[in-house]
Amino acid sequence: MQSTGTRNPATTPTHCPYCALQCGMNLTPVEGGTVEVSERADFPVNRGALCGKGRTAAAVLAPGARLTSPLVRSGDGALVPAGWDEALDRIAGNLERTRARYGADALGVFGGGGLTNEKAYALGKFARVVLGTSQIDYNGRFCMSSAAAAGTRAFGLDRGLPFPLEDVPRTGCVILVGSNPAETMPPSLRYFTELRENGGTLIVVDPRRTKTAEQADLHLAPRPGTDLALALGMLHLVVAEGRVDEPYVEERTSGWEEARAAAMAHWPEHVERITGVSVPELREAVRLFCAPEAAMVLTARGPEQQAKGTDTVGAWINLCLATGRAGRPLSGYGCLTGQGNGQGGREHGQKADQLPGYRKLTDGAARRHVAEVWGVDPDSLPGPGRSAYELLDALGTDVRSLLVMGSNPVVSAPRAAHVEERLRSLDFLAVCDVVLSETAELADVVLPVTQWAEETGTTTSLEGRVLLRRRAITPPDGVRGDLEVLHGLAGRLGVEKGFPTDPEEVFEELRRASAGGPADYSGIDYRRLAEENGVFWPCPAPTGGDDTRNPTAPHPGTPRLFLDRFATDDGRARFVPVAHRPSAEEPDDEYPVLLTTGRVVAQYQSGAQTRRVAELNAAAPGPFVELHPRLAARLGAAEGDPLAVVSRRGRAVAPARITTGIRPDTVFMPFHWPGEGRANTLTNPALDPTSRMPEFKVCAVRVETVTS
Ligand SMILES: Nc1nc2c(c(=O)[nH]1)N[C@H]1C(S)=C(S)[C@@H](COP(=O)(O)OP(=O)(O)OC[C@H]3O[C@@H](n4cnc5c(=O)[nH]c(N)nc54)[C@H](O)[C@@H]3O)O[C@H]1N2
Ligand SMILES: Nc1nc2c(c(=O)[nH]1)N[C@H]1C(S)=C(S)[C@@H](COP(=O)(O)OP(=O)(O)OC[C@H]3O[C@@H](n4cnc5c(=O)[nH]c(N)nc54)[C@H](O)[C@@H]3O)O[C@H]1N2
Ligand code: SF4
Ligand SMILES: [Mo]
Repeated sequence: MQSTGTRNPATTPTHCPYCALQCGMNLTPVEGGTVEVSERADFPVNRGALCGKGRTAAAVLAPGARLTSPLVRSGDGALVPAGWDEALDRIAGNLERTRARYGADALGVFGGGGLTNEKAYALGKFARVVLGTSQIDYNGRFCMSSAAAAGTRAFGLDRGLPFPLEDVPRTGCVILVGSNPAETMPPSLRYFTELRENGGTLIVVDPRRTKTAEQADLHLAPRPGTDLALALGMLHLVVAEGRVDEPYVEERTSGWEEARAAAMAHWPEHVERITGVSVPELREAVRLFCAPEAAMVLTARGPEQQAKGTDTVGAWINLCLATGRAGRPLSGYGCLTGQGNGQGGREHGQKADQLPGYRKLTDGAARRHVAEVWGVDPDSLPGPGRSAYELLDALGTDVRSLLVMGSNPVVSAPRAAHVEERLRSLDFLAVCDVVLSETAELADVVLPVTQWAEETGTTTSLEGRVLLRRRAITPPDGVRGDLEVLHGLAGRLGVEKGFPTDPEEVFEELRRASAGGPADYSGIDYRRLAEENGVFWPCPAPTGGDDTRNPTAPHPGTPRLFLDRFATDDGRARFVPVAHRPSAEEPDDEYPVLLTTGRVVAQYQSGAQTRRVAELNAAAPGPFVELHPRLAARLGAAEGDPLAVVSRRGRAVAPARITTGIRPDTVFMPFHWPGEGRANTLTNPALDPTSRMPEFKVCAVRVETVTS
């Protein structure tokens, strides 16, 4: 129960609008229509701590920072203010025309993992029921789709973390693979600090010596794109050193022989040549990981955003399974999801192949269940559509009109110059956003929507914890919620019912749609979320519950998964045999350096929101190219010199930031900025064959000094 004892009655407890940690915060209304953000100590995950982004989130509520009127493209090409009716009529009219001319699949929808569960659910339903299109996907595809695919393959179910963060300090060893929580989830760092204070060890795998790596007992710095070989090399040593947990493998897994054979082909010396991580370092990592009773592997975007991300995560899962470190107390594999609702956003139907409750669009029973909740014929539901990059690549050809809600692909999509050109070639583009993002700037109609402090809704954090965000203030005149947008468009397109604007009503429908699915929310409601500090899914409704003695007792939720059995048909986790393969683009004479990309603490994603906050801009004013002094010397570049980074996709220019904390064969660029320093001008859209994740973390480039 949350304590309300000392709370200012005007203060509303809620959660941060940004990342998947979903830190608790209190909001108190202040002059000018915004709020003051203050510490909320009763939420256990962050215990009051906030990073700079969360602390300053209210700045984006100010009228000067955001959109407060719909905008429509006028005859002379400028975006001009318009009324809501005119804007919605224009969108509905254009979607209708495109559909009449080219068919429903010429309509595209691009969603976001920042949208609440209610919005994500309504958007998926809108695409399939109102537009009748299969062409919907979202930015979460760029985020944790490889981990999701690998988790489903091995465990039969994917939930970011299968245990709460509070388990981290109590395990014996954590390997963080391509994850930099010191910058990407600062309040979570204390879990890793406490782990070490308790005598546990932390291993960080990152080509850069990040602030997180500085905290580690062991830092392995592989060449970008070689984590798959690294994990296989460790598994090889586990076998060679007799560290396999045979009884566990026998009892709880299947497929070990094939996975073992695949790992045995990866000799440590061979792995050293591929990764640049020495055999003694590999042995030390195996020793630290295997010594304690319990251990965890946590991955984030480093190993996942690769064209072999699914197999790479699979290799780390195999390591956990061979050593008996999954589905046991304080042990397991987890993925640190990214966006505020990165987890829930992928469970309720905005992914090209999914229906609410994490059901598959190709599963007949799932289609029937959801179609019944929606009151439509199951045969009317379209099949799976294109993945995010494939959808963006098809704009202007197969897909002629697009609705974007909650993403800024001009900055964040791979091969961004091409994506930008595709967006420009559309017959019609509508964007719903809180600010005039770089993508909104290209739109024919822009709809200004309400923000986190102005609306109620639920999100699902990286722990699989469903949380209630509460409305703390009234939105300014001129803006409307995303649910109102979908309601307004549905009505204009002839669907009067089924798109309520009250989030609780949407959640009630989502409960029914998810009932019986892998991500079952049917036992969760707003009242419960208001009283408890979140509820972990699966949480079935009492009648379908586990407790046969008391069938009406509410299900407690499931903080820890897989302790008794995995979610596969036979209850066993599946080893998947995987082998290392090169990145889609390896360095050559023309492009001799590897580029990897990622984040800095003070900017969020495409920067659409955080670049509008003065304090954050002062801390992180622009892009840079991080490089090793040896590479800098070879180029004759000094700190701050403009460098051109050139790939087969294009050229970006940003100042040099020289540090010994990066491999000499690799440069790093953050991706938060548009324009000349846009990292995604360079990135490779090569896709993972299973997850359809682009290779954001590895491409070949050449680096040059810029003579002006
Ligand atoms: N400040 C801030 N915080 C954020 C976000 C943000 O934009 N800004 N975004 C949120 C979201 S949506 C996400 S997904 C998370 C992402 O959180 P993280 O995954 O922690 O962030 P990244 O910086 O993308 O990547 C992590 C690390 O991977 C390393 N890396 C690069 N290539 C490789 C490789 O080939 N192998 C390995 N092992 N490591 C590699 C990079 O050097 C980097 O330090 O952060 C969330 N939090
Ligand atoms: N090179 C490189 N590129 C990457 C990555 C990388 O590591 N390297 N990481 C990838 C990852 S993990 C991610 S998650 C993506 C993220 O990339 P984007 O999808 O571009 O993420 P955001 O910048 O968060 O975009 C969200 C947009 O929606 C708006 N918005 C926020 N809340 C709402 C809302 O409630 N409703 C509506 N309608 N709009 C809202 C914001 O103002 C913003 O314009 O980037 C990917 N791109
Ligand atoms: S760590 Fe994430 S959720 Fe917490 S305050 Fe920062 S951005 Fe918000
Ligand atoms: Mo992400």
